[in-house]
Amino acid sequence: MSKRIISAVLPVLTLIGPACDEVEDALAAEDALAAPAAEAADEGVSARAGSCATMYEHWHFEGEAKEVDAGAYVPWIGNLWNDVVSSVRVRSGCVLNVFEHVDFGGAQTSYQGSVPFVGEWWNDKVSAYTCEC
Ligand SMILES: [Ca+2]
Repeated sequence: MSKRIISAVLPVLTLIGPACDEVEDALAAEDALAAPAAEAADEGVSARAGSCATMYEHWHFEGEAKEVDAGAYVPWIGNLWNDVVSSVRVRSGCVLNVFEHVDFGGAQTSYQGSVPFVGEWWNDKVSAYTCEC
């Protein structure tokens, strides 16, 4: 049985129970492949396609949340969010670059993974950002 066929029939076989050792091996391989995705979901990052990061008003991911799309290139975060961001969650494999001033001016830093507090210096300073995966 080819891998392609196993993939096609796995959902059905999963419902009716393991039919043979070959299928069980294939299921184990699928579980191994699925592990990284499950880990990312545990970090609370939105799994929707195109998501890059989430920025939060307060530390520890509290307060208002702002979703950031992959490929975002935002020279002005807007009046509502200017100098507000205190924590960020960045999807696995993505990088969020933040800037102190409008038009990517001033200081710059980058975040990956879960950052419950951006630090004393960066707290309430972000005015522009980009995000890439
Ligand atoms: Ca600022």
